[in-house]
Amino acid sequence: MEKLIITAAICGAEVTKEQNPNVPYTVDEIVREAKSAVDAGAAIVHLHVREDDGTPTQSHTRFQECTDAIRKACPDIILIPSTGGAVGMSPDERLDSTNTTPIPEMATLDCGTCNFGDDIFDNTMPTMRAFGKRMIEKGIKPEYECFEMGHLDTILTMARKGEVPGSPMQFNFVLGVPGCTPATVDNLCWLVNKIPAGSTWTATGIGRHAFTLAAPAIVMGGNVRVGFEDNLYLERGVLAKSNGELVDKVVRMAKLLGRQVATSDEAREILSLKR
Ligand code: KMH
Ligand code: ZN
Repeated sequence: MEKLIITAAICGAEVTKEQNPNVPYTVDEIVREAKSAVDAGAAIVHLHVREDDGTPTQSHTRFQECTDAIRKACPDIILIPSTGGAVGMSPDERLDSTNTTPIPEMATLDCGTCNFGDDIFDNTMPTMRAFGKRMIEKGIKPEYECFEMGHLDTILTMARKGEVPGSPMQFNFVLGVPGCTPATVDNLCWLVNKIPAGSTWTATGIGRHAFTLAAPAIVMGGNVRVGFEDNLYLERGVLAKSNGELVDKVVRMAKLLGRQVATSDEAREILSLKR
């Protein structure tokens, strides 16, 4: 089995300091959280950024500031900027996060419209085609974010038509968002069984499902994402002090289950990234 790639989703667009005071907003706070995750064993940081007051933004200048500062502290890290942004942002606004120098190695590509709590996360076919075209042109490897079972079929069809980058594909099954596919082992197996040979995949369990979905992913040979974007608690009733604490829990689980953890460069090989 390949080594386990751990991604830390350190910030997100929806969680706030009111929910957990350790959620990062400023550049310094974002670097602090990235470094805590990397020091604990994360190979990848999935990045959203904020204005200093916590407002989510996809501005490439803010992404540039944050990615430069993160790279100074963690030179080897793989950064996956979000193109999902926050609910309600326009497609052009969302895509601005990829206008940094250098062009990101990877970026998220969300695979369909879905409920998102009380909101709707809008990903129409034209939006996804535009994002796919940009990633093909710029050589950005997408991480295909599937929140619903049907999202997988949608993106596989688009890949077959050449509308988004194809093989080898990296999927992130984000399960347990209120209104979307529940975070069950059954659902995870259904999705994993349908991906093309040679693909890689990550499981992200939302909220209380963070670690109950991490466990089967570790055993099944997948990869794991944790972080404040997805879950604010280390265990029931105990807020995590840092993203590093959440990553460290996955590292300990992997050790118990006999799976080694990948460095960023090992993750690049597993994901077929060129540096
Ligand atoms: N903030 C969510 C609405 C992504 O990063 O691509 C969408 C999201 C997905 O976080
Ligand atoms: Zn995200």
